[in-house]
Amino acid sequence: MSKKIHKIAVIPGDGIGKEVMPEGLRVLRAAAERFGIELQLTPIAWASCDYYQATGAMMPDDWKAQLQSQDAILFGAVGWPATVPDHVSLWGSLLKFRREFDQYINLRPVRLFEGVPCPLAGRKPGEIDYFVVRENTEGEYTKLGGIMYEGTEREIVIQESVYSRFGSDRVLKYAFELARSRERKHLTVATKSNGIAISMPWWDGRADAVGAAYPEVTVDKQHIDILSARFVLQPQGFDVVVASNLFGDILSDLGPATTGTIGLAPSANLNPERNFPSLFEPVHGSAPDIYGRNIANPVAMIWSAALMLDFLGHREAHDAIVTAIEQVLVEGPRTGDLGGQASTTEMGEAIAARLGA
Ligand code: GGG
Repeated sequence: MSKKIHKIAVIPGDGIGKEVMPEGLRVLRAAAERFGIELQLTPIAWASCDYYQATGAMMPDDWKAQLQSQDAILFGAVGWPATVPDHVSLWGSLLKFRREFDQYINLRPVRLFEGVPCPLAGRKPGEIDYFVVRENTEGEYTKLGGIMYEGTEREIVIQESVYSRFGSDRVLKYAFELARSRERKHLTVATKSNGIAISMPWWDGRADAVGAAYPEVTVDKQHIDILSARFVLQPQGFDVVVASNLFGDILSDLGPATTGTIGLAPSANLNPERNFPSLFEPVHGSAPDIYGRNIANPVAMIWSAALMLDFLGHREAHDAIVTAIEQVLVEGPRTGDLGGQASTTEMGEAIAARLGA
């Protein structure tokens, strides 16, 4: 029987996305070679602010047709505010992918690794090890609203948030399933039902309704403010955290920051039904402040590539990449955010070498 060839669209995007992507590909190719995985990589230069500057749009009109036939998308970062406003670049690329390809789960692992100095005093690997499950297609991320009396003293701006039963139930169900599959079987529901008095009590109620089918999962609901404090003060209390789009975005930067650096944090934008390609990207953005120096940490990109292989059915290859990352974080070389002096390329090469490249 012939082997499946996985078709992967490769979109570096902007800023350090262009520097970490080659390292993601280096390690991906090494893992593919070692485990006999066939990949067809298609490099794509659009979904970037360079493309916007050249054409006036972030993507070509037929972007969906071009990507629809792919098995997955590996994405670097988007945003170059010096030339394109951030809301234009984000809505013109990444948010289109998430919505049009119904990638309604944004799965973001948070883990403290051996060898990485933890900014939280006394924390050891194993004490920070949880997932943030972020709702990825609705919530606070909308363009619903408008401005009245613009430019006058009476200026009014309204921006709506949207929470559908369909959209909330499916992300809650995914989070309960994930929690049930883990040893601790604990789910934290991020909420703010004292202050946001309509949608958040409703979200809590949906968690109760969906959770009725998961009696083995323990649940606690925490207001986002105290939950954020506990990410810092008691991170060992978390196992799976489910949150709305904005809350999940904030938590999944805060969580990795408590593990030493956001440069380690990967993410998977999943369409679990596989009707559309899923997208894998580092949590970090394009980091214009460090772009061009080859000093960005490539681990988030490399770990994202590993999550992609796992989603495509190659758990062994995923595990081998994570093991290689673990080894390099202990033994070096390390980039500056980890206290070392290595370049992006050196760290990528070291991880690939442990896979036999
Ligand atoms: N690689 C992630 C990236 O480029 N992020 C840019 C960003 O601002 N993302 C916002 C979001 O994930 O909602």
